[in-house]
Amino acid sequence: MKIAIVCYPTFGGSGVVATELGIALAERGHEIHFVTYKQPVRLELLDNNIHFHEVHVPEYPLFRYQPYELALSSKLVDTIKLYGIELLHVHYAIPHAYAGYMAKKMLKEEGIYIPMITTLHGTDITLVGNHPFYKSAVTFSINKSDVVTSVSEDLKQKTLKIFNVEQDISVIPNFIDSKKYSSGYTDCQRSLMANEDEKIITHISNFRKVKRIPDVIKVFHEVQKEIPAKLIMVGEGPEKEYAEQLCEELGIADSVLFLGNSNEIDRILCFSDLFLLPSETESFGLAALEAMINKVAIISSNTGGIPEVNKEGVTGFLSDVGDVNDMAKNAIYLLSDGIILEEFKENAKKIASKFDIVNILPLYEEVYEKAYKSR
Ligand code: GMT
Repeated sequence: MKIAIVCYPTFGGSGVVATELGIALAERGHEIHFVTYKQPVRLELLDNNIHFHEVHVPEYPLFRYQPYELALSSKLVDTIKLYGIELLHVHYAIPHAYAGYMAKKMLKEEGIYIPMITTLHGTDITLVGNHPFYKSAVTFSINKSDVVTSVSEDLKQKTLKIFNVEQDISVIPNFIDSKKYSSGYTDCQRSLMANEDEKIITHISNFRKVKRIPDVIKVFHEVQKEIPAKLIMVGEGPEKEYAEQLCEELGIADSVLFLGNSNEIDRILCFSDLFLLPSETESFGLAALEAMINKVAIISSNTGGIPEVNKEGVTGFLSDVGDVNDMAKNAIYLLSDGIILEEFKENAKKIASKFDIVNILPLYEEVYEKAYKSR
C-alpha cells in the first residue's frame, strides 16, 4: 500500500513509534511517505520505499500564530494526489487528526477517497486534548477518523471516559524490534560511565513536568546512600536545569551524568542495571519497554498504561505516584542482590519480546485493510 504517515518528528515517543512503524512497513514492501515539518529523528535512511515531505509554514507578520494545520492539510492533499497515496495514518490527535480530516474533505471534493487512521498516544488525550480549548476539535477529529487506535488499554478507557467518542477504539500496543538487540552490544563500555563496584541507574525522557524529574533525583539520592551507583540522565527539556540544581543541593552532582539527547540510547541502556520512570502519567511508557529489551529492570510509578508493560515483582516494581521512599526501597532491594537483579533483568527482556514488531505490525496491517475496505 501507499501510506502517508503524519507525526511529530522529535524525540517524543509518538514520533519514535510512527517512524519505526513506517520503517518496518517499508521493509514489508509498503511505500511510506512521512509528512511533517522536519525529518523524523530516527529516520536516518530514505530509500525507494521511504519518502519524506517537509511541511513549510511561511512566516507572515500579520499572523500571531503561524497556521501549521493549514500548511499540513494542503501538503497532504498535494502529496496524496501526486503519489497516489491510498491511506493516511496520523499519530497524535492534535492537530494531525484535525488537519488530516480537512485534507480528506478537500480530496473528496475532487472525487478522491482517502481513509484515515488516527493513533492516540496519550498526552493528546490526557494532558492537552482534555483542555476545554481543544476538547471539541479533538472529539470531532476522533469521531471523523475511519479507524482509531490507542497504544494501551488504559488510554482507550481514558479516551472513552473523557471524550464523547462514537468510534470503536482498537488497542495496538507500542513495540520494539527485538532482532536489533538479539546479539547485544559487543562494545558495551560500562567502564566509561561507572567504576567496577558501581551500579548504573538510567532515566530517559523529555524532562517535562509529567516525568517527575525531581523524583528521579530523590530516588537516586536515597539509593546511593546504600549502594555505590551512578545515575545517567538522558534527554533535554524544561525540567533539566532544576534537576541539575537539585543534584548540587543534595551533594550528588558528581554521581549524576546529564548526557542530553541521544540517538544511541541502546548503547547507554546496554550497561544499565535499573531504569527509573516515576511519571505522573504515562499512556504506555515506551522508554521503559526500550530499557526492558536491553535487559534493564524497571522501577516505575503505578499509573496509566505502565502496568501493561512493567510487571510488578517480575520485570520490576511499581509504586504510587510520588512515593519516592517506596521506589528507593524497591531499587535498593533489586540492586543489593546480584542473583535477584539478574532474574528481573532476564524477565524484563522476556516480557519485552512479547512487544516485538513481528507481533504488532500485523495488527496495524489489519486495521489498514479494514479502513481501506470501508471506502
Ligand atoms: O511523554 C512523552 O515522552 C512524549 C509523548 C508523545 O506524545 O510523544 O509520549 C506519549 O506517547 C508514547 C508513545 O506512544 C508513550 O509511550 C508515552 O507513554 C506517552 N506519554 C504520556 O502519556 C505522558
